[in-house]
Amino acid sequence: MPSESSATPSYRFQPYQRPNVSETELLHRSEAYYQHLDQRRSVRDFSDRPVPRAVIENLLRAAGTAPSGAHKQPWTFCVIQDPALKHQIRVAAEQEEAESYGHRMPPEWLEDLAPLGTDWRKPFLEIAPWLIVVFRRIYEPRPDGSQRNNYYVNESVGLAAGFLLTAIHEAGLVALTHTPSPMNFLTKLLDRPKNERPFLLIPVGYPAPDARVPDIKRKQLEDISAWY
Ligand code: IYR
Repeated sequence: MPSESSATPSYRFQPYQRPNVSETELLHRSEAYYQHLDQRRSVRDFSDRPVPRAVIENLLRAAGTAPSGAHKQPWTFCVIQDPALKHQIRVAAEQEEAESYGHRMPPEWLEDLAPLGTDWRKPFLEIAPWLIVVFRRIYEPRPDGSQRNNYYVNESVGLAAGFLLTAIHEAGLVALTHTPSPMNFLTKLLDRPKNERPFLLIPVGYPAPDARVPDIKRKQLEDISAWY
């Protein structure tokens, strides 16, 4: 017997279908989507050209369609446009990054990064019109102050961040998955509650007219798959 009062009520279930697609069409669409996503690149050279807020709102709606553990949707997207706050974020990020590049990162890590030409300087944090800081919500606070669990938070938030990046690409904009480390300065600067932890800092905008990206190749299917 299901208990009457204590259990969370079940969702109402409803039919769900996708359009019936022929095999030919499946091949065509999957190839086209791969080709489209293969054009996505992490970009560090941003234009300061403005992007309307309504666009960012749609990108976040798209990110919020990601699957999540027990449908808890354990993410908060903090969106920064204010130049003064962007400046504070840049200063704090560069301070941490200077320490990291200076002595915190082991030689092998620096060696792996060297071909990409990254360093402690993060001008894009002020140039890009928008910064999106993705926070993971490690629990939900109840009104009485106790904590309700979220599940698979890293997986869920990683998926939402992935959806966000593909939405940004689809819209025609570029982004960088930036991970200043440690990131707790973002909790402070954005005055986030105790249940949230910064996950990724993503500048979003148009690429600079002279933007350049490294000529890197992706692994081939044979190298990223095993078939049984
Ligand atoms: N967080 C630093 C270092 C860095 C680390 C990795 I792994 C990268 O792929 C790129 C950079 C930075 O943002 O510069």
